Amino acid sequence: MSRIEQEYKSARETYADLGVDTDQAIKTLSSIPLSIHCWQGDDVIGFDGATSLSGGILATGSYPGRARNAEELRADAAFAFAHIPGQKRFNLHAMYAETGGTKVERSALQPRHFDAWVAWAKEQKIGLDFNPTFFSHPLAASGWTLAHPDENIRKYWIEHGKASRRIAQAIADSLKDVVVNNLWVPDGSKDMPADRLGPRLRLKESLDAIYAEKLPNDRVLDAVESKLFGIGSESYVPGSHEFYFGYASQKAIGLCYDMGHFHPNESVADKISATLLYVPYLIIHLSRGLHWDSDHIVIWNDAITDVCREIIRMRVWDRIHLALDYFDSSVNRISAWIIGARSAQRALLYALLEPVEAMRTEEERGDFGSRLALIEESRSLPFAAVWRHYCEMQNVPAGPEWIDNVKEYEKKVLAGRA
Ligand code: RNT
Ligand code: ZN
Repeated sequence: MSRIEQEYKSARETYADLGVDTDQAIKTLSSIPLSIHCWQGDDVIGFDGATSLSGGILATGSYPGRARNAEELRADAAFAFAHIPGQKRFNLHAMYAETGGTKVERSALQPRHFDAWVAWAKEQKIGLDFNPTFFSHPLAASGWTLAHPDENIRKYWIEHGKASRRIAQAIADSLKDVVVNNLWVPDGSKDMPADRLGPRLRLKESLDAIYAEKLPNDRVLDAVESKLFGIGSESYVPGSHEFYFGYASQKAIGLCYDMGHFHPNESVADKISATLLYVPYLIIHLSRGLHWDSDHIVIWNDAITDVCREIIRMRVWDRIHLALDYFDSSVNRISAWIIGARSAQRALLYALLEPVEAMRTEEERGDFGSRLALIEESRSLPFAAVWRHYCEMQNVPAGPEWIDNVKEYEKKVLAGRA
């Protein structure tokens, strides 16, 4: 028996003493997909001619080796996948369309512009998710899109929103799978607006126009993402949490919680059980804001653990779509993907291994000291043994050895990119 197997066997017994079935935990974990964001691979630049990012979001750093085209992005992502356990999906943005060198307006994008992505997804045996792109574009330069005061500009973006739903539908039908189609707009104002209602009315009207078309089946999972503020929209964002929570519950579509889009001390984890009473499903953008919505690489911190705890304790993983959302240009981008994805998986596994039944029993008894003791004692259970066994089962490196593989790839492949 290998050391990993030996250690797993003993860990399994330790957990069993507390009523936790590690085999079952692993089985559940391998059934929960994680959507990996394409945009970490190229600093959120995309393929439609942008040279920098707009919309109040920012990828900082100048580490060499970013993917410059679709082939490089796909190769890098596939390399990263080989180091990430669990079920993977790939999250695309409309600006990653492949138009064969011709300029295609975002309002005129077609499913065929994503054919190569679909073919690749089939080859990789992964699902895809989608996002319309309302930033890094001349018609978004003012910082306003769907809530823009100019009707023609709104119309352009409404057409983009509709085109994106059709693309998501085509991808879903081709893959015979669901596709999350998540909408976020950067709209907002730097300074205090005189009118807070007008932009919200316009945004609502634009969304109504986008979602008016009835799609042929339930494969497209529409969702809307709120935000507290952005760079250049510090004073007001029409698409606030209340705005989209109301909208999503009224329309029975999904709500997307980005962990960087709330006040720093606000707990996204606590919101899950409340909103799931009113919306059919949630998207969670796993991210890490430092002082602001800085989109740092996901690490296994308390905020992520708490979100995973809620999903696992309520057993609602079928109604939650987990997606990474961060962008760091100051490190090897493949490392960025692998670190965030492995950490998200660790947090899920940790949540699955907590002796929740025992905690609940203490809670029902009113013995909150014992409940807290169980939470704290759980931290030093042999988690790592289960994690390594899981990685081995999934044919990915069990520990930090993957770092050397990335270094190798950097030398062989990334270093050649000017
Ligand atoms: C921006 C939102 C949004 C983007 C991606 C690129 O603040 O978080 O989800 O990060 O669409
Ligand atoms: Zn997000």
